[in-house]
Amino acid sequence: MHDVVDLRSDTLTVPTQAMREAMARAEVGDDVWEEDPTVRRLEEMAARRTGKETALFVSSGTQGNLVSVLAQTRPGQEAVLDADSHIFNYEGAGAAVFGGVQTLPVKTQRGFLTPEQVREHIRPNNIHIPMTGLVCLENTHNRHGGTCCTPEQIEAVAAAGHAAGVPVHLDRARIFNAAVALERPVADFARPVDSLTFCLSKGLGAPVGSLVCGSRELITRARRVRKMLGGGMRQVGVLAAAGIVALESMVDRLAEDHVNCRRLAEGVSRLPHVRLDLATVQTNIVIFRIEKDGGAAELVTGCLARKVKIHQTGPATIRCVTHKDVDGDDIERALEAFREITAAW
Ligand code: TLP
Repeated sequence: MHDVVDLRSDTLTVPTQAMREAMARAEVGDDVWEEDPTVRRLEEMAARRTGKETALFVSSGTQGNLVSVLAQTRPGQEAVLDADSHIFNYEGAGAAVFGGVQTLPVKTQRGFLTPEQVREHIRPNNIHIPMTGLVCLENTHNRHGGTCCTPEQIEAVAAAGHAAGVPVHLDRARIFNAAVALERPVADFARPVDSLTFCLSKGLGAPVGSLVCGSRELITRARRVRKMLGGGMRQVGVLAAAGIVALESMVDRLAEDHVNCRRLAEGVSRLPHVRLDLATVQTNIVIFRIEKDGGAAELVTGCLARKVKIHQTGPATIRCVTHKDVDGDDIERALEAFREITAAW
């Protein structure tokens, strides 16, 4: 039980004692010179876990996605992605600003492009039309409530891109949530794609950092782009050390977050004026609509007064995310707050 129940995001998790100790002890060097042994260890671990040749430590998921887009496209090209994707909605149009890359958003079911949609949206060779430079996927899917797609789905979509000579990037901010939920090794999801980004600073609890994984050739280009973006960090082993602890000890426990999320979602689905499709609750995110004027804002404010923090993502939508700093008692407290606030509705 915590004083404040913070369900706004798993990005709010704080580092564990073991992470803090590893950070204090970390052996470091200048990572721009590729001489930080702790960063190198983390990058090797990430490559091994994802089955890719090598990996690059970056400051955030946003930087990882941007580096991946810029390393695989040229200005004037287009990236095909889901209309609800994080890259399209929450990354400040970085691909356009820094890469001169136009995005082509496609409406999908539960956030996942199908192979047919990829084939349909890859541009024909015509001097009027932008060239397709990249296909981007996201798993688990944030705006669709943490939904997972299977390695087989990724494989089919990637094959459609590759058949047209277009590389495929996977935004795997919550890669381990999908792997734990579907009981599949992370490498199965990573194998079909050319690049992927995953985050240490969400459910895994590290304070900072993401990894871009791919072939040696791609990561060499990505390293150059990262430096250009000001992301060449120096004795950054102090941060990588927490990431190593995250990968070693925080993955299996994600299953607890999924159990808590399901409990929360089931409770929410019984509240009045709530629309929630329980089939979308597959990992640690639940998104629901309040079908009462002003109800979503009322719920947020009422919760805050009860020391429960939830996130309003639209005029009528609420998102809650479970994570290591929220336990079973906290879930009960959040549900109790929801019930009190909605009792008069
Ligand atoms: N998502 C954050 C917010 O930006 C919305 C959150 O609280 O969920 N890809 C996906 C799928 C993400 O959910 C996020 C973060 C990122 C990339 C970006 O990661 P960071 O925050 O490290 O730049």
